[in-house]
Amino acid sequence: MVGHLTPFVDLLPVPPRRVIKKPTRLTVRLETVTHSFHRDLAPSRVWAYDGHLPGPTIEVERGSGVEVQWENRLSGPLPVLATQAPTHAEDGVPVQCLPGRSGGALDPNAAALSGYAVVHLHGALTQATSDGWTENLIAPGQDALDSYQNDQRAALLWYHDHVMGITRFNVYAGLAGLWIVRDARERELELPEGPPYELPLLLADRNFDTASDGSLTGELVHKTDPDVMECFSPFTTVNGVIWPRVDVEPTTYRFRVLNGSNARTYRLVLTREGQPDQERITQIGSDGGLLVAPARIPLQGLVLASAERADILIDFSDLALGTELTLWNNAAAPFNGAFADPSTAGRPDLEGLLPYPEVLLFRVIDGRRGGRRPSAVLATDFQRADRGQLNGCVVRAIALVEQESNRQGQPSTLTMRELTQEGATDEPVITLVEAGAGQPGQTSRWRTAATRFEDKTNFFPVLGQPEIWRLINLTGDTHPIHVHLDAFQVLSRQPAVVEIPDGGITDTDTSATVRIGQKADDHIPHSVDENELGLKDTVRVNANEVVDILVRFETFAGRYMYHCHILEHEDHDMMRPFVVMPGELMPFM
Ligand SMILES: [Cu+2]
Repeated sequence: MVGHLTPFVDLLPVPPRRVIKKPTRLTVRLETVTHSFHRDLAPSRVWAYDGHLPGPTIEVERGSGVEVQWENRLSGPLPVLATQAPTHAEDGVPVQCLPGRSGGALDPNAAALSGYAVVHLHGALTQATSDGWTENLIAPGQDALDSYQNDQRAALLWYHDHVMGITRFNVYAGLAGLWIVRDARERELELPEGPPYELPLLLADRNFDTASDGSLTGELVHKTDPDVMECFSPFTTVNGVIWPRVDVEPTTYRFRVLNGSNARTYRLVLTREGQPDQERITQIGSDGGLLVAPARIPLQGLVLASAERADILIDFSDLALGTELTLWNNAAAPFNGAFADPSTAGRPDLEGLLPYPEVLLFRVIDGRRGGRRPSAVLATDFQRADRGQLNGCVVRAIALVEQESNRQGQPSTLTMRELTQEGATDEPVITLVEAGAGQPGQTSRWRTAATRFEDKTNFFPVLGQPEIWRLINLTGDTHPIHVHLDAFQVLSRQPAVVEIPDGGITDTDTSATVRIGQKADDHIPHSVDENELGLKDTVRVNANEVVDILVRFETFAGRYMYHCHILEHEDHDMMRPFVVMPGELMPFM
């Protein structure tokens, strides 16, 4: 294969840390720099926070407010070649996932981007004016001052760019970094804090241009297909380096894993001597911090879609010096939630747009020996919601919809369609049929009230009131749906049989029948995994699936967003606003 790089030769880098114990003001500069993604690859031009890719990790005590002066000193052009090439070459080989631009045409509009930016701190409870509203841009040469309260449970957050329409390019160019909130509960549990025994793993797939001899030039390439909008790149970077190696002592490590890819979902499988060796992994936290109890990762591996995080412990204490364990990606792209046998980990899958499944190598070296089991009780500050006690709360429904373009050579448009419940109606509706136990199904009808980001705002959740948001996937792929502001609980994941009549999806209307229940040929496991029982801010909504989440905005009022975290979907047009309202203002609306 062209452009091959040797795996596991570079050591895992750890981004620089800024440890903050009391209220502080920081300056972070957005800069154009060069970065080395691999020992054998020419340096790449990137956009990065404080010149580091990923940016510096901000580690802050709960409740210590941090003001960040974001100084935009980026210089154009965009350090990414944005190209369109067909998914398959004439000989049927899927080229979308291969190194190089595959002869694709460069996007002149992307090449003209000069460096407008806006920073969002993902997973943070942030006042609306500092949440990185997608249209509040700072140009190169301008600054923004944002306040982050950090008054939330300990968790791995991340800051990244969020510019309307071009988030996919700005994040791909390097604008992402980690942010860790620490608290007393984690200290009571004596969890590793900081290197060497706590390490962040920021995963992101990247592609590079090739020279005429097939060698990689180091120039970043974002490649999509004229019909398919997602970018699936061949090389997995961890903390900015392709396929690194980490030397571990025979003890327990804590890894803070984030999938920071634009579109690719990872299903991480750990192997030793070619066999899955996953029992040594225990998951203790997810997007919103600690789980109530330690969880085994799912049998098929640790699945993380874009923006999802996992706080995991890996126990290396029983291993002899020199032992090597490999972490592979075993997820086909695009991802739809289907189960994969972990014994296939390590095999390339070109049809699944996975030419290189390598992620990371662990090698056991001499050092501290002895493992630690996590405490049986982790979080003590929250309880799983009791569905029976949610009767009568506001239910909102959102359909995830793919609308094929009526212009040849244009990708489909993906939208999140906000729905309102109707009685009997002649209008186009989504008919939802819910199976009652031994009873005729309960039927409800849902009219489309908004499809695009600019459409009228419909969601005005009241501060402090619980709501159920029902995410109905009418597409064939998984969408990781992210809600800004407070984390939520995943209440349920139900299989559904979706029927869309010809012409059922238009710019403004949606007609479909969605029957709760599993089709015989649907092999996707539609259940909430044990490691999804904590607080989440991003949830996978798989194909043929209806996911209910319990949201409650407790602290800040104001205008926020929710969206698909596949960045190519978010950019067009799976994103919508909502406005959190104090109850006392509702009579005046
Ligand atoms: Cu999506």
